[in-house]
Amino acid sequence: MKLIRHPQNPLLLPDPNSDWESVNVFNPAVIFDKGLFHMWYRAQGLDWISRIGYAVSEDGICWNRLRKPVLSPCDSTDSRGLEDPRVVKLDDVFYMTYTAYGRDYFGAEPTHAGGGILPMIARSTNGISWERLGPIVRGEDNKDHALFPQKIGGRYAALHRRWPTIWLAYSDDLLTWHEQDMASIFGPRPDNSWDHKSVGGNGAPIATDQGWLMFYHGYDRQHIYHIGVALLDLNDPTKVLRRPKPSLFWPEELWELRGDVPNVVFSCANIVVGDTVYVYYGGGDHVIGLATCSLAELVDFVLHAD
Ligand code: BMA
Repeated sequence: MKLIRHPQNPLLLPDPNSDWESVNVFNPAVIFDKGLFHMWYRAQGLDWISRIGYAVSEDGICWNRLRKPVLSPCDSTDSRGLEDPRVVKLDDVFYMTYTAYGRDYFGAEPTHAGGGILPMIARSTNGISWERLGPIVRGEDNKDHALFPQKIGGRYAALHRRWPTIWLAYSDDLLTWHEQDMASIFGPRPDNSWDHKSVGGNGAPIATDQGWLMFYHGYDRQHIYHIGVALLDLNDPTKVLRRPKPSLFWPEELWELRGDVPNVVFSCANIVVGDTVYVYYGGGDHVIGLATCSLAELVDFVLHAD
């Protein structure tokens, strides 16, 4: 099974007339709410700093963009930018997880992999004005955090990535995340497969009768990004029920093989609308594409593929 690219891809391109989104637009969060698709995307302009832009669409294909970013750096913890948003709606409030990249988080230029990175949460009631709540963890290389779209056992739950492994964390209030409430889910595969070097979660997991469908990304020694899927237990998502060996998607188009970073298809959004799963992704860290599949086929694949 494979995700199918939309024929109008890429759907969103950098805007040469903008100062803040003229270079790259990529890795968007998308949700479908009250009949509209809402997108929050990472954008880079003349200063190469990532900001979060917003766009809205009736069909998920043609997008109207807001002319100004909705989130921009505000202090030294995110002075290098805000990256890779993922959004869920919980109790009528939008929650965004994103990576804040700061210049002097450790008091100086970052000197190692974890330097300057903060996995942040923000909330908004209208999708435009955002209030920063704080980080899930501090002082480590931690990205790819995504909230689950509903509470599990009465608690908020989030995926996060302690390189090169995917972790789960629980919180009572989204503000405090204790180490004793975190556990690893799965890491890279020990063979020579597409997810051999590192893995990380994509968009918010999808609840099904069979378990949580969790899209994730991985790369191999050649640093080629693929998208795959796993099935996690509904009540205890640290239990991996299924993890098919084949991936679902990988770079093939020129704008995925080339770009600002080559060989990248990176997704922060996998939403279900009707019977279809919409996977939005950044191609080559440069433009935004869409690939889809049938939800029923995906469930069948995750249950029966090798
Ligand atoms: C990851 C993130 C993504 C990016 C990917 C490929 O670490 O920084 O934003 O798309 O690398 O470059």
